[in-house]
Amino acid sequence: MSVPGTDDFTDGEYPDDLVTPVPRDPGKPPDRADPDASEAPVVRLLAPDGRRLSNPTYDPLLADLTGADLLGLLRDMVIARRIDEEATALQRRGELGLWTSLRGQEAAQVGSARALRADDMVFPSYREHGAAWCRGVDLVDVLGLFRGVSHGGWDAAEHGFQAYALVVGSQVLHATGYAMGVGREYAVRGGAAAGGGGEHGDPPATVVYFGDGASSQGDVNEAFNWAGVLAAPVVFFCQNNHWAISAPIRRQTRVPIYRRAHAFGLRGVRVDGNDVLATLAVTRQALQAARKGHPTLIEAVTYRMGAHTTADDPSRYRDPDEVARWSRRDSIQRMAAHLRHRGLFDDRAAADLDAEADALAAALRRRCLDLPDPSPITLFDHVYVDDTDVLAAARAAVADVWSRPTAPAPGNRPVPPSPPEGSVHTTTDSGSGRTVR
Ligand SMILES: Cc1ncc(C[n+]2csc(CCOP(=O)(O)OP(=O)(O)O)c2C)c(N)n1
Ligand SMILES: [Mg+2]
Repeated sequence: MSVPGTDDFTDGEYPDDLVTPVPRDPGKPPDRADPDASEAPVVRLLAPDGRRLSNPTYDPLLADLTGADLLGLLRDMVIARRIDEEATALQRRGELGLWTSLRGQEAAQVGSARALRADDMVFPSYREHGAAWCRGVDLVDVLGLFRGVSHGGWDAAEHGFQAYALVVGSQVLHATGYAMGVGREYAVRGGAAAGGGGEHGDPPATVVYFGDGASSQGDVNEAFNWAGVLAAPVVFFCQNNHWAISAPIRRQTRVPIYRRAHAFGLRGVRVDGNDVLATLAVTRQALQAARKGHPTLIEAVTYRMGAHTTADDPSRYRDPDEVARWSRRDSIQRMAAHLRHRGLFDDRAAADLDAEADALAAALRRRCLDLPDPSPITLFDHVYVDDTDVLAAARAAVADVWSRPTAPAPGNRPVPPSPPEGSVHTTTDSGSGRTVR
């Protein structure tokens, strides 16, 4: 279906040589809503062929990085991708109920997550496996969620990494509320007294990940406003991967997402999300600003190379040429090429890294298959800090069913109690929806 007046809108893609504002593509008609939309500068420090592009604003933010640090960024991305492939394969074999692939978004996640301090807090969406890896979350716990054997999975406080959020955009409000609390604590008790890190006892920052589709949610825009008005120490990290399931970015917004920041009094930055150095530098700067009470909206321009989830078939709605174009901007090849230019990486190191990632994936697969099915009674754990009467009654009812000799093995559906003898059994006809006897 065509939406009148939006078909000529620039879709937020960037040309390959973009470091400074570029002229509008003369082949495209002007965008009526926003004449500058196609001229938005994108922060980029690595060209797609791996050349380092200098940038006086952002270069100083990376001055401390050693060769080992740079190799570490590549390692994180390679491992994130390999684990993602393994999880996709596990889903195809029926071992996971679903998988949300991060393929294409490794640089956005690794660069931003590696900018964080240990005491910072992350609120992820459902695709942030690379960020989870960087925060030290055991990825078998992530697989457990998608296998349906766990509702949570990890200790959010230990890793500074909250539970995955499936309700699109909900985590952006949660993160902002959390950051408001942290900010207030520091205002009331003062930096070091409140346990702040860094030289000046700066507050921990909160980073929240969300997508281009989520940016249309009311919750997200309310969160922007709260953060702006209350100067919350938060960084909004939007991975604009160009698609919200089958809805393209041009159906989501008439202006580049980062520009919305200005309406809420936030800083707004657009970064090449397939450039791990740029996402690291931009996030480091945004974290510094957040700790001083200046929240930032970062739009990381990237691309979802795979399906939305394993339940999706993108060939039904997306042009294969677009996917091919984005594969030429691959973040891992780009960083590997950069490190080769600098003599920090070669074929042998590449083979070793692949072998390490394969071994990690194999261990993860074994551990995933060994995950025990939980007792159904654990469904009632951690609902509230203290039990309620209703919860206790529900737990007792389920415990009763499962304690019967005919109870199925854990993991199978409970058998409903049989109706009393002689009663009329009613059921619903699945075809007509009518009640039948
Ligand atoms: C409140 C809400 N509405 C709708 C959905 C269904 N849904 C799941 S993912 C998704 C698309 C989200 O796209 P985006 O925010 O761009 O994130 P991406 O999946 O691209 O990472 C939608 C509409 C949902 N989970 N929650
Ligand atoms: Mg998206």
